[in-house]
Amino acid sequence: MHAKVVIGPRVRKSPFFDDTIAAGADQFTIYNHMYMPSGFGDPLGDYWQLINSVAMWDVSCERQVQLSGPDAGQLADYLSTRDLLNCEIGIGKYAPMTNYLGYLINDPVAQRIEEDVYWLSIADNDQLFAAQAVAAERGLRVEVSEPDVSPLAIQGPKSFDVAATLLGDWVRDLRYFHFRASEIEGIPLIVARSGWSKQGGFELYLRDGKRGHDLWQLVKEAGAPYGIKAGNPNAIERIESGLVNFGSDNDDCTDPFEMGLDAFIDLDNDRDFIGKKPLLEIAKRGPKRGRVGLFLDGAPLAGNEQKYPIEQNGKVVGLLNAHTFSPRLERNIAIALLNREIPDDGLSAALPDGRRNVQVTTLPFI
Ligand code: THG
Repeated sequence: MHAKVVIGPRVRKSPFFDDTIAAGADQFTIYNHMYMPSGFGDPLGDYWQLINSVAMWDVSCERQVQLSGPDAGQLADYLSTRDLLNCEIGIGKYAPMTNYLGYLINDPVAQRIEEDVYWLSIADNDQLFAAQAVAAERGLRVEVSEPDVSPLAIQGPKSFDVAATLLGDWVRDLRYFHFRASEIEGIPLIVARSGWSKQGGFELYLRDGKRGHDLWQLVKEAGAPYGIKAGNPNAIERIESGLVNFGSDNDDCTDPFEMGLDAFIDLDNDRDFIGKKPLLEIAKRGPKRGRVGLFLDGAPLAGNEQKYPIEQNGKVVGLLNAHTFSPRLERNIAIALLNREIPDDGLSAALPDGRRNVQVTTLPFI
């Protein structure tokens, strides 16, 4: 094929875009209509950097859907499988969203920023117009917008030292998923103890895109003594840690029970939300598939997040959604959606490097 992909005007650059290029980004993906760096030339080096040290990631593409007004909480709650009515200011919540069929359509982090302001930090699926339509159709007093907010993640064991240098020692005591408004040299931020890795870290939600370069440089300088490097959300670590990658771990008709998100589905009260009816049915009959881990036989695989059918006796019984060689486990691992109640016997998947036998395990791997 000799065709080129031409990027049009609707793909947006992050406020850190030029800095990521300067730092050596050589690969981008498109997420929420935005460029996101997805490689800096050394995938394995980036992995060990995250495990042993600290990395800074441009995750501006985690866009905020802002709900603002007296009914903001009511709208947030109606959009989510999770009870968001009693959301405390300062404590984020992982808050999956389903459509009217009960299928997962997003898995944002919800944060109540002020009394009447909620942010949904969304994964790659348009949510803004849906939320606007739902708000209008229900006559809710809420304005739905995408604010000028761009998260920068600092992840890895040394992220605590870097964040303390930037913000003060109070950040060391910030609890998991808690957040606080703050600033660094007049740059307005929300600082959250969160991020898409299990190595510990923070997300600095930049609240003024014009200060992107300034923030990037300050984090880089504060991180220099700790060996900070620019990187990006890491596919290997997230598979080991079993973090959900929306759009990878699911297909178009995956319910949140299949995804193992039961803890974030509140069905036992009178609150209503989009998808509640089908989810009540599914809760009764049980999900058809389950999100599981797999071990794959054989030599180290070059991983990817494409989908491959899992077969048993010539029948398709599941979908292998993401696989990688795990450097810490020293074996091939994968995340899959597998039909319930099939014996873990004679399962295999045809991957680009050849067919591999697979054994089922639970998530996370580490
Ligand atoms: N941070 C922010 N926005 C985001 C993401 C993020 N938007 C897109 C995407 N990631 C949303 N999806 C997730 C998926 C998993 C988690 C966060 C966002 C996550 N899960 C933990 C886990 O599964 O162990 C914790 C869940 C919990 O116990 O509450 O962190 O990363 N800003």
